[in-house]
Amino acid sequence: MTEPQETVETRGDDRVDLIATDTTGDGKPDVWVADTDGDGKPDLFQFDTNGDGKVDITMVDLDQDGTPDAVVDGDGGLPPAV
Ligand SMILES: [Ca+2]
Ligand SMILES: [Ca+2]
Ligand SMILES: [Ca+2]
Repeated sequence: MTEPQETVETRGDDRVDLIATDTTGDGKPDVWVADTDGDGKPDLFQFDTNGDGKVDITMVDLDQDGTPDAVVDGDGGLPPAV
């Protein structure tokens, strides 16, 4: 049984990557921090945990208080535009 890609609700439909960082030194970004509602504050956090360059975990901070309000497997339907 294959489950469809989980999609997450975000504050807005825009995506502006504030940070795309390579923490493992292999030249591919593995942490992304993005703003989806244009206020300049991060509300979307994504992590590549297995080094294939694709998002494995997505966290959304809907009220931007620094604590994720939703966590899903995969890119949550919002893959980085890299
Ligand atoms: Ca924001
Ligand atoms: Ca991955
Ligand atoms: Ca929060």
